[in-house]
Amino acid sequence: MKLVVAVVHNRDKNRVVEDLIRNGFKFTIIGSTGGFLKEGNTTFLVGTDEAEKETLLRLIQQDCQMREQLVNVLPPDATPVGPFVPNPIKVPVGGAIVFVLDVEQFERF
Ligand code: 2BA
Repeated sequence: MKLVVAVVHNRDKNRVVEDLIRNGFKFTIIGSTGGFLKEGNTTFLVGTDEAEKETLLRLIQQDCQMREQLVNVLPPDATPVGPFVPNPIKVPVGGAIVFVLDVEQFERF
């Protein structure tokens, strides 16, 4: 058995939920926050048989788009004096960040 942990943009969440249900996957959704952008995203925990893993990854891939977001940063050597002068840069976000873990034991009590 595998545990697939997928960090998904909130705007892609509903598509992933619908596709996982339609394809018979069991999963948990956790509201999460990106450490860099500090914006809400959604983390899926999906326990699945090895045989279904590729189907799951394909669904997540097809449902999650890559986006660019603007983020305001100070240059690393800048001292923030006076009003903050934003220096927006574009960062790519997603499609999805996916970790696949081996499950040592699974129980449902
Ligand atoms: P965030 O941490 O908010 O990162 C959003 C996007 O900002 C990232 O997109 C990446 O393009 C950029 N980014 C992140 N850290 C950066 C840094 N130190 N310097 C420059 N740019 C940086 P993604 O890579 O697609 O990640 C989307 C979200 O997935 C992340 O949101 C985070 O919540 C999660 N994530 C990504 N990599 C992860 C990892 N190795 N472990 C755990 N969570 C991860």
